Amino acid sequence: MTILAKASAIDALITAPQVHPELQKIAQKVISGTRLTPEEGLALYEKGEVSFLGALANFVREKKHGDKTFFNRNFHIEPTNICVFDCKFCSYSRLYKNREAGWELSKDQMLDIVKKYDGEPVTEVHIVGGVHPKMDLYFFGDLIRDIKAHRPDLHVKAFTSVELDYMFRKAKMNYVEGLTYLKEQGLESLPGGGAEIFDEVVREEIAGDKCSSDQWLEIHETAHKLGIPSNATMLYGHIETYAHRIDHMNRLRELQDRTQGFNTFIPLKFRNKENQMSDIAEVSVIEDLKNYAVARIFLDNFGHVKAYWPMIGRTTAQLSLAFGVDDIDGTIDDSTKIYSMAGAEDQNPKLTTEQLVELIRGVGRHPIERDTIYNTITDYKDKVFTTNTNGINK
Ligand code: V47
Ligand code: SF4
Repeated sequence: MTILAKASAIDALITAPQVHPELQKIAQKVISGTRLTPEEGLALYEKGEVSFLGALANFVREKKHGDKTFFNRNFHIEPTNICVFDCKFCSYSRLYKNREAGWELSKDQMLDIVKKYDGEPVTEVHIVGGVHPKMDLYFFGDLIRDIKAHRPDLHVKAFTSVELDYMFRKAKMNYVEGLTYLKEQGLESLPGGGAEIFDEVVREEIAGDKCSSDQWLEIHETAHKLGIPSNATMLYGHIETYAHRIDHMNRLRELQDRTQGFNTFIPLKFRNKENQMSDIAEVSVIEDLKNYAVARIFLDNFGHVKAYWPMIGRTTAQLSLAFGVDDIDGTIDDSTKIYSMAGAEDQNPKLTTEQLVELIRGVGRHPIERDTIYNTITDYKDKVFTTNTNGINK
């Protein structure tokens, strides 16, 4: 179907008599490519029913990418789960004073993880962990330098703003100095973690002792200006309101207008297993899909919306592809403890490339393996798999 045919099909859907007139007006703006105000974004959350939001988000998604659905081959290193902070939603960290209950990897142990992937077609290492007072800027600078020396083609995506703010302060460097130093060692992009919810009152309540929203945003803005792209996340489904989610996305949209440095937006569903917010019920799958859809519609200047499949599970990830999502990440091993410890759907998040491709094809989409900055590595539209002797799909 052409974009024009799709536009008239969606036009018919949204002008149906049961659709609220305010939403009809908003949908017309979306179809004509006009930016929504925060008030209109809020109306989508408050008045939009899931199938309406899905149709509109899918229109935006297909206008940007057609059926293309991206994934990458990456692996995670979590240097430590010992953390000086005490976020109420975190199931993973152990306070420094209880450090015998946690883990801390040496530089050589982390390099051994990298070496495990020698000869394998991974393109990215994602390094994120707790904030350990003894793992400083120079420890991580050396780690990145050694990873790049061992494997120059591996893209290093590392450290949330929370980790960066702490290590820069300890090294008495400002953000420009700290990021420049890490870039010189081989840092190539930043993951999106630590954003949580930018509203200061909610942030104080759930993550009061770590870097502020303004600091998170400033680190990403500085990184973008230094040529380091990044991702952005939003932790949703806890004590925040829809207005807080729109405020969060609006701050990201304004920053993206200034820098164009964000690659992708990743909504992260709050999971309630064994943390200080376990009394809060998790939101439903309908709420997840609505949230993906509103994000896709509202964040008009973000290229991509990613569903982190180990967190939401494989079937919801498939569903999300009809609600604005065009990327399902691509973690290929099971080292991501931050989610499994919080009660993620997938306790063994390991998919071969063939399984990821089939997951995408299974809902009629077109799988593309990408690198970190969304260059196409392999187009799997018509590709037939051959398997090598190690069982690794080429
Ligand atoms: O900032 C912690 C979240 C984030 C819980 O950039 C939780 O490609 C839900 O940001 N329930 C860190 N979420 C991980 C992260 C990430 C993940 C995947 C891809 C990328 C990327 C980034 O994990 C934290 C926090 O928001 N988190 N605990 C929990 N109980
Ligand atoms: Fe530490 Fe990150 Fe957990 Fe907060 S979310 S306690 S900063 S590991």
